[in-house]
Amino acid sequence: MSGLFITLEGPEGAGKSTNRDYLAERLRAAGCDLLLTREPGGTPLAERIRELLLAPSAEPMAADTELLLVFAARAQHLAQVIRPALAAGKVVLCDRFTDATYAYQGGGRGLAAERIAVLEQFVQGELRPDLTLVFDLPVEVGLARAAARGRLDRFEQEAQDFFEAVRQTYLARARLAPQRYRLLDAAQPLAAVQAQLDRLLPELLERARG
Ligand code: Z5A
Repeated sequence: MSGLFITLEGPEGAGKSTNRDYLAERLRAAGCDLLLTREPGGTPLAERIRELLLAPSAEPMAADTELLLVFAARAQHLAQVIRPALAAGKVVLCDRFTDATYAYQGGGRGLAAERIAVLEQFVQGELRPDLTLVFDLPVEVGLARAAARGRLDRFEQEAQDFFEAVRQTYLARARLAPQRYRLLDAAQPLAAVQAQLDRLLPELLERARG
């Protein structure tokens, strides 16, 4: 058994967490043996790295430090959670993965995609998501949703052009590999976004059943 690795991506406030729970419920109801997880994080140690990454700090974090921390958390998550679950034949539904590194550290921070690719290969070997759902929406809509939630984390304090670069990186990656990416219009009301997920469900179930 080889499992199925699905990742959820998108800029701030796109509704990934909300829709992740909805999708998980639908997949479980259809009989999938599902593991729900997130990045950065997913294990106690990786969650501690997440705290370092998200907490606003007086000392500016160098972009390379941020990149290495993201991949350190990922190495732990892969070893402890993702690889064992896939080996056991589970469907792994992960809120963000390496596409977020290309979008935030690549697009947002301006680090070269080639350097990210080196770390991707080092940490993941050949492992890539089987399917990536990109929740796309205009930056200002997502930021307004995130702001309405209250205190902003270290990433959410960035300027609008940072998030525009994040969004455009996701869109460019989705265009380059349409067989792996499914684009959702996340600016629509929640019920309409969930209807888009419902339309994807047969494909997900077919792939989960191999
Ligand atoms: N990061 C990175 O830099 N590099 C990496 O490699 C990885 C991550 C893996 C994780 O923070 C941060 O780590 C992330 C990138 C960076 N940047 N930040 N910040 P996080 O997990 O806390 O943040 P997030 O992934 O961006 O999630 P989010 O901001 O919580 O957004 P979301 O999960 O997409 O949205 P949500 O919480 O489901 O919804 C946001 C609000 O909008 C909420 O009040 C909902 O009720 C509402 N909502 C959701 N959908 C709708 C619709 N359709 N209409 C109206 N309102 C809606």
